[in-house]
Order: sequence, then C-alpha cells, then structure tokens
Amino acid sequence: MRGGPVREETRPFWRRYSVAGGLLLLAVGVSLWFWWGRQTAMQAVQAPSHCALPAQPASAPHPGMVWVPGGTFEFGDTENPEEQPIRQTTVAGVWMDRTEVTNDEFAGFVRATGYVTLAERAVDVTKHTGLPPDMQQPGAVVFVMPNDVRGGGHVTQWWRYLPGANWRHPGGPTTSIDGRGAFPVVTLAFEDAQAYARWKGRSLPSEAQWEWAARAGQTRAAQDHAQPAQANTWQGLFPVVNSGDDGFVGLAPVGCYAPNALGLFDMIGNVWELTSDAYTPTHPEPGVALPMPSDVRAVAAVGQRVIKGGSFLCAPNYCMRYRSGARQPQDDDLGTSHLGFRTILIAPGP
Ligand SMILES: [Ca+2]
Repeated sequence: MRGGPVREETRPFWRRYSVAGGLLLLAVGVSLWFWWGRQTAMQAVQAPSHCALPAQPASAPHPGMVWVPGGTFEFGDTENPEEQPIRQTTVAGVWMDRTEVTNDEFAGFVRATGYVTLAERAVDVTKHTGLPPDMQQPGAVVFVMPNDVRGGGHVTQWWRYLPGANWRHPGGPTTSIDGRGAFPVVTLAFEDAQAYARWKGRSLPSEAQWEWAARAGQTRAAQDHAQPAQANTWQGLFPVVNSGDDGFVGLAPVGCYAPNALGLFDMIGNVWELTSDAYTPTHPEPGVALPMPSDVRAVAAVGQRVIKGGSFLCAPNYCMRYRSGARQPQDDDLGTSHLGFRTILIAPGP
C-alpha cells in the first residue's frame, strides 16, 4: 500500500524535479552545443578562398615542388596494426609537389587533354553486378554531415554515393568549384590521379616516399599522437559537431597551414593523399621488397591503394589518422570527397 508514488510525494520539491531538471539542462546544453557548432560552421564558410604561398626563387628548377633529400628512417608507427611492423627503410631523394594538386591545376590538365574522370563516366554494370540503382549512375562518395547518429553509427549515415558528384561538383550535382580553384581536387579515382601525374611527366609517391617526406627528416614517428594544431582536421564530436576551431569545417585551400620543415604543406589533414602502393593489411616484413612507383606490376590488377595523411574529417573520436605513419585503403574505382593527391618527380636534386 505504501508504494512508490506516496514516497515520491513526500520528497522535497527540488529532489522530485532534480532528475527531470537535469535532463532538461542536458537537452538544452546539447542543443546549444549543436547550435554553436552550426554557427561556427557557418562562420567558417567565410574562410579564405585561397592562401598565399611563399615565393620560390626564380631559379627554382621545378616550380611548385620542393626537394626531399633521401634518407633512412623507421617506416611505420604503433597506433594501429596496419602501421606495423615498423621497418627501417631507405628512400632516394625526389622532388615533391609542395601542395596537394588543386582544382585549377587539374582543370588545366582536362583542358589540355579532354580527359574524363572515372566519376564522370558511365558505370560498367557488368563489372559491378548487384549495384543499387543510384550507384549505377556516374558519381562519387561524398561526406554529408548528419544531424544525429543512430544505432551503432554505421558510416553510411555520413558517407553517401551521390550521382553527379565529381571533381567539378565535389559535393554533389548542385555544388561547383567556382571560386575554389585553390582547393585540392577531390573525388578522383586512382587512374585519374595517375593520368594527371603522367601528363606532367611525374608519378605518384610510394607510401615510403610519402611518409619520409611527411616526417621532414625525423627518422622516427613522433611519440605524441595528439591532434596536430597546424593541420585541417575536425574539432568536436565527429560526425555531428565541428567547431571549426582551425578555421575550416570542410576542405581548406592548399597551403593555409604552416608547412613542415621541408616546405611541404598539408601533408597531414585537409585531404587524404593517394600513393602508388597497393594496400596490404600490414607493412611488409623486413626483407620483403617494398613496391616502387616505377614498378608497373605494383599498380596493376589490384583493387585498393594506400592513402596517407588523414583529412579534414579526422577527429580525436574518429579516424585519428592525422599522423605520418597512419594509412588506410582506398578502392581504386571510387572517388571520395576527402581524397586528393600530390605528385613526385624523379630528377637530380638541387
Ligand atoms: Ca593532406
């Protein structure tokens, strides 16, 4: 007879309502947090459309590139299984683009050659049977910020295949790259990046070449795996709250953050970068030859490539791959809105 409701009525007012009040405050707090994130995101839309790069001497042999001296280093890191085993690796010196390839640069290639990217071509449904109807149309995978995350938080809640998305319309058919010439070109497939590199007389870096260049002379991975300050990454709770504290909530124009000690910009963050290496779940054991960019066999008949550096979507609660040693696989035949590339040139040093 003396059940719960009676006892409930005898409790002081403040105790009766403390739970409900706490929940209300929590709801208000979360709402404000979302609102603040969105407001900051809207302000960050006003971010610059390009960032000035330091002048290079007129005598620079390969404008837009910097020399990466050869060296021996501890290739790999300890954060994730795929970064291991760490193996001592020697790479020769190469010239490397000091920024990611931009929309303007890729547009120059397309104007000169008439090249059509994979995301713009008809989908060969005979090679990909069982595709849902939207994926049978040309397009690419685009990050779309969700309002909330349900269940276990499957990636399909923020990654969507959008018909009509391609390098000219990187956020989907209603978006464009007008005024975004200095932004990294995205939604390219591996063969598109390779075609651009070949046209320039260059190639894509191998994973080891890329990682050594990102280290800028440090022979070991930094022990501090913290989120870097000088890189375009995600601040807040991925994928729903991005404060944009680093100035950008999405892609940034190339060269907006301090370069590494070699003068290379955005090696970490902004967009992931393609390498020429076929993806393997771990590094090859010491003694097993690493694939080299000139080795055509390494880039033929494989489905996934190693990508490096992390992107604007890497947050402390998700991805966390804003490190030189981090790596992920990328399907060769799919463009995404967080993936770009830069090229290397094998030529005598300065
Ligand atoms: Ca990058």
